[in-house]
Amino acid sequence: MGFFFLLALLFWLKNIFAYMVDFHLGIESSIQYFILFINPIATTLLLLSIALYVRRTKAAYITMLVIYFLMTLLLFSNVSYYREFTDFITINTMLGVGKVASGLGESAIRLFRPYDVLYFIDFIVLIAAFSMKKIKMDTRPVRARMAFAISTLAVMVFSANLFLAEADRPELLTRTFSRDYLVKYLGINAFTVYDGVQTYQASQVRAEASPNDMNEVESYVKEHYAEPNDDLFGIAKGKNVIYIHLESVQQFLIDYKLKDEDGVEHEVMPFINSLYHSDSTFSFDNFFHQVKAGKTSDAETLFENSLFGLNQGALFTQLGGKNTFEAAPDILGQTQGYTSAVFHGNTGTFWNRNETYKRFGYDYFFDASYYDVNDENSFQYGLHDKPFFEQSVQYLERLQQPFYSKFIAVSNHYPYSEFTNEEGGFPLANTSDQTINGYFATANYLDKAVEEFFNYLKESGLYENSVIVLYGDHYGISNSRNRNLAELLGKTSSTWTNFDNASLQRVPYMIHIPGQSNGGINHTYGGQVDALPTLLHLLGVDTSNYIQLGQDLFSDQNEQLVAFRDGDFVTPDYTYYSSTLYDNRTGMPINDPSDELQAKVDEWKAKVDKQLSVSDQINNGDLLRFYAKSGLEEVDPSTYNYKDALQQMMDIEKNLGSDSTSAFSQNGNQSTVDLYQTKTFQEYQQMTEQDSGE
Ligand code: GP9
Ligand code: MN
Repeated sequence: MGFFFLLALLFWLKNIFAYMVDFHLGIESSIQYFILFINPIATTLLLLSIALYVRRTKAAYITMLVIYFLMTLLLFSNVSYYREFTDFITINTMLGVGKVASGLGESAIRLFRPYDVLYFIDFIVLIAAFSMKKIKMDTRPVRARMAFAISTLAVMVFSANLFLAEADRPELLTRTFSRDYLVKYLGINAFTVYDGVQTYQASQVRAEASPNDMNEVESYVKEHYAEPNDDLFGIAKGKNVIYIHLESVQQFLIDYKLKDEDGVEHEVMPFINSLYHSDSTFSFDNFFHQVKAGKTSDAETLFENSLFGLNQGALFTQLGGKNTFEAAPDILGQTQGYTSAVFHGNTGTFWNRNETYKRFGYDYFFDASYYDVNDENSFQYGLHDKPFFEQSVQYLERLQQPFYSKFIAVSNHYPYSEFTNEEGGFPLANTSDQTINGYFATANYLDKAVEEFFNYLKESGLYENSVIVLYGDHYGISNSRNRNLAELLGKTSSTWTNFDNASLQRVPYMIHIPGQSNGGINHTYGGQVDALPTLLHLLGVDTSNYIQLGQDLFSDQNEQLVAFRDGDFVTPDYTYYSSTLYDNRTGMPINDPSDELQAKVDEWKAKVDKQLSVSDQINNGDLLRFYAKSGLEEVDPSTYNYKDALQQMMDIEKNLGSDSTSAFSQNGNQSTVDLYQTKTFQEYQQMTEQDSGE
């Protein structure tokens, strides 16, 4: 029993340590502190007490240690996950983790802190103590009555805990406000069990969904639909679409200049800034990402389906290989004769893309296997951006036009390791956070890569005939790091608030249409879910029969209510973030809103919850399998083959003969690959130095 209580005490200490140091649970009162301090007790006693029922001495000790180890592992995994995602690990995340594990190793190591030893040092001490006989096994068996008494005590403590929690936060379990709440009130173990039960129930949801469920969805979509803007509808009809995914780029990088140690300013993304300010670009400066744990893949879900990702885990990994979609490549393929392709220099299984893209209707997926990737030109998430774009054009030039294509850049990805080769040289920021310091240099590299790609598009003639859409997928600097970023943004870390965190969720969204001159910076508030109807209307596609949850950003009917995936939201005047309402003009919290304002807020909140729940209904119930009114034929994934794409494209070229519209064919059956120019950072540096010397 002594050993039992020792382990219980140690685990309680670790848990409290994690609460104080790593998690930010927003404790607001002394009662909440009290609940926080007691919430590990019940489950720790209960789980460890299992070992007390084991009769044989050695087996009992081992069982207890194993349980103790597993609890520590769960706690520690949550600690490191939280550092990146500011969230806790769900069962779905655990189940999906195999799919994303390849390449996560180095990131995980970057997430370690020296004090993490504290979570594991006791194992070394305990094992040493046992082997040096400092702790001896007590061979007297624990009486069954005693074991039962402990388990019962645990259940009673849990009831008391739950009672206090419900008193402080009514409906905690029925409404599950957020995972933070569950951990704050009930602890990690209880949260994990609760989540497991919910996950199981979710799998039942799909099985039980019926065509009738579609009616409610349909009426919401009809009501929420925003009509296209007449002046812009169809201005890009028939053009190629080239999406450029700007990994982890936040809006604050636009026009940002980083000061080096001599006070000299360095523009981080000069080329992308020039696009941002171009008359041919429809740019947005109040456009927000809406992703959650599925990050890049959630952004892809939003942009291509006008549906949200899931509230837990990633839609791509959980449902991407199962559900029916009405995604952009499919719509454009079936209704406008587009060919579609994704380009990405990472392994195709990451985020389960290889399966999901088929269900999105993508004709081709050029993953890492299509590129020359080696240790020098890549990192854990795949091929670096300059060789990525350069090597992509040998495939791009073979696509029949019009095409819908997506280029997923990746170098500007956490951990933003600075380049140590000829790409190195852009100044690092000088904060105490390594991750922030490298962010500007990798963003600058991305900018150059995009510029080189644009140059090629112009040289090859593809440019004139294309709409080029650039977007940031999600934050690059997580909320837990933002205080360290404050100074670089002209703010102070001590006065940093959740309003500032919310504001930083803006990401770039630019639609560049060569030949147009009525672009400009549009201040409409919108989110990634709005992108698909916006784009389709520019391409002259009627979206009124599709199940899309966003609203065209150019429409007069656009509501400018932007939902975050966790139910928070932003409007042009107010921000609701982490249960607090802020005035956008002052950035200050509004603690006593007028009745009128409160009524507005309640209405917005209800609309946001509705939009999110309709999205979840569609996804979890796989409801699009019941929807025929779009007129689209259901995608059959088995007809897609992502191998030997070059051969497939060449066969098509051959069959079409003089009707082939690929850039290769239009160039007189000559490759355009030689038109691609790429240089390293150092080579560019030398060029500018020579210029200024002359
Ligand atoms: C990996 C890349 C990164 O292929 O898209 O995804 P993220 O970690 O940003 O979700
Ligand atoms: Mn990403």
